Amino acid sequence: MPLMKEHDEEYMTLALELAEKGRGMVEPNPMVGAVIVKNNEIVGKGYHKNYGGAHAEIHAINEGGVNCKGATLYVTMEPCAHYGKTAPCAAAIILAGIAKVVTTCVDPNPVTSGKGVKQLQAAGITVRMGVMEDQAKKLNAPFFKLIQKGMPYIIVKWAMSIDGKIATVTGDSKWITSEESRRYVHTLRSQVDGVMVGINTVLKDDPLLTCRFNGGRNPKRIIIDSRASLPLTSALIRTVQQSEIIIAVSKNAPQKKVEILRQSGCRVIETNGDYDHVDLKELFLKLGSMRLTNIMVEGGSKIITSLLKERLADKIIVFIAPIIIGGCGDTSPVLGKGVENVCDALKIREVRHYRFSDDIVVEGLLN
Ligand code: AOF
Ligand code: ZN
Repeated sequence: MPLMKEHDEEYMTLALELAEKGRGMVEPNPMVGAVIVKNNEIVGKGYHKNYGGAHAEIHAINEGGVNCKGATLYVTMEPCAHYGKTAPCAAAIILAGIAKVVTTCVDPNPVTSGKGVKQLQAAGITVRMGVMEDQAKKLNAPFFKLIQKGMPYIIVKWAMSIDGKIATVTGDSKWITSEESRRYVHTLRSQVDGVMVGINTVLKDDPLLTCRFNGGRNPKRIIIDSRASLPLTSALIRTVQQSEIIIAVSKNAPQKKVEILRQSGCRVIETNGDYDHVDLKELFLKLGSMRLTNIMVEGGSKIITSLLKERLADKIIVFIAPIIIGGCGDTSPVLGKGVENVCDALKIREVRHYRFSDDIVVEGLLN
């Protein structure tokens, strides 16, 4: 019995759920999931588990074995046709005797883009494209951005009181949100390639910026420090062996300090900003060429404000705790002049909210 089109969405949904399991492990590769179906029964499943490891289709084909003959493969991105860290999936699909491939969109990676579909069709395999394309592109938005714009996907995160403060007037911020919220932040850290903060936050909080709750992967730690003034006694420098520290400085930063930071084991990236300024766009292009797929920016307000103003942020995650801090000082997450009319405010798209304990999280897309 031929498979009906609504089943295509059902199996693709499952393939997308499988793909999601690779989050935080596969980058800078995309998250990809695959399901093989024969006579309306799933005979194989797989997902890309870790960078450099087998692709989703190969896991599914191995599970499907001889049942792959004449079956339909659902895969969340065009199967690859190139020799990279692994052999091409399109060839393995042809060899396994798959009769039909249902997928979402072509792989944007120029080394293989469009070639997988062509090879499958040339081998007589029926290919259906465009199934749940939007969902697939959203899932891998950071991968698409890195390939198409050469820059990592930027997530801005802050935690504030219900009256919109990220600290008290004395600078204290430990802790505004609940333990459950903070645990989730560590989960997020384990899923991104880099965590970024400004030097003022480092001087104030002396953070580690590692992932501590869930035994997850440590992100690279990126510090915006135009004058190369990160203290050698900071918790960051003391833990330089735990995960790479990248310091972004202005080209006018004192060379002696830059050299000392390099000798301490940090990677220093110089940008063309003046003495007090790091050129964030240039920095992101450089981080993109180092294949960082996504970066979570955790403050403070100076860097958050620049990112929003320069339209460099892609996603925002805001934790709102039911406490009132009060006072007036530079304790808001976003500073600057602000807009004059509400109708000119920056608008967040595709808003979602959820809770941790009594905190509410609001997240959405910016660009
Ligand atoms: C697929 N299935 O599960 C994934 C694909 O270095 P490699 O061999 O791992 O190739 C990485 C590229 O392959 C990656 O940039 C993307 O274009 C594609 N990813 N393709 O058929 C998969 N993860
Ligand atoms: Zn592949």
